Amino acid sequence: FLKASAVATLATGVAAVAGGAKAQDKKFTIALIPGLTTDAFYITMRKGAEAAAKAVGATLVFQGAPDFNPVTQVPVLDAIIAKKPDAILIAPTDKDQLVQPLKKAADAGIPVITVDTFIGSGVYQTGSGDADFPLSYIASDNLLGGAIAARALAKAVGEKGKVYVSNVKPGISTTDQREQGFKEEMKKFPNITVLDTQYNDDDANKAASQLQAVFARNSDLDGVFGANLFSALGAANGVQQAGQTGKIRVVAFDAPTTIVDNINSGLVDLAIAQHPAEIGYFGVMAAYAHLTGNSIPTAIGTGFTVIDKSNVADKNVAKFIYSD
Ligand code: T6T
Repeated sequence: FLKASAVATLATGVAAVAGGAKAQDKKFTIALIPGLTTDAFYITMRKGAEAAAKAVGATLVFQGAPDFNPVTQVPVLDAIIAKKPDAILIAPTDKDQLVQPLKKAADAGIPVITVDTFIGSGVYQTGSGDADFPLSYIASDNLLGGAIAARALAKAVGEKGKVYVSNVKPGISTTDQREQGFKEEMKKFPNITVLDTQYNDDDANKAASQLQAVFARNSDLDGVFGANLFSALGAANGVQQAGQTGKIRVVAFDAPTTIVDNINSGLVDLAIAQHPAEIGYFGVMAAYAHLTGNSIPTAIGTGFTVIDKSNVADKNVAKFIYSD
């Protein structure tokens, strides 16, 4: 008799939980549109997003273009909007050019959250301007990242000499801010001249030839800051091809697997690893929170891990190397 009543109580409890869960457990589809698909940074972001989607029982759709370009990203966005996902997470490839295309998503009632990069000023939900409609911006502090790079490069070159920034192209919030933060911080080092920025269009080969061209014009070049993965990789290759390893110092933004060898060989002094998996994870969590009726912060900042020869072998540091 006792046993039977215990089972009955348990059964009622299970029914109550199941009933409660049914009411709010819609299976959400969340789309993640990266800056480009073939980039270890976004591949790592996807992993974090997948982990969060699994935790909340949502479906993650990862779809992007093969290059970092609004011309190829906008058609992907349009295709995603047509599928009517419950939310869109996107790394907009241009601050201005993605405003109107994303407005279409918001007008269709699809919540938009930007990850890594932003549109407009990146300050959202202010009730002013035409680009404040995304709900949240989840990213690294790129101004700070640029300042960290400047301090590191200044130290590497002995606080004097000539350096330049290898960058992607103007209009990208992240890399613009890194360059801005770098140049602001470099003002503290009056004996360092910052030469003209070289724009490589996210092409590592171009960044490598540019390094050699800058060196050909400036035989006293001391250092370069590669403002993203392909800029840094290319600039480092250029230094190596010019036979200047250890002489032209390299500070890299981003941490693909090749960075380990480059740090160990002395080609790269230091890499500033972002935490893309966190960006993806919190992106999905923020979308899920919003979709289930919770308020979310308009900005979430993720951190950096600075990797150099002294800590590259430490597993607590190495875990921030990006996935291929
Ligand atoms: O540096 C990242 C990302 O933060 C930036 O917006 C674009 O370039 C990367 O994806 C690295 O290639």
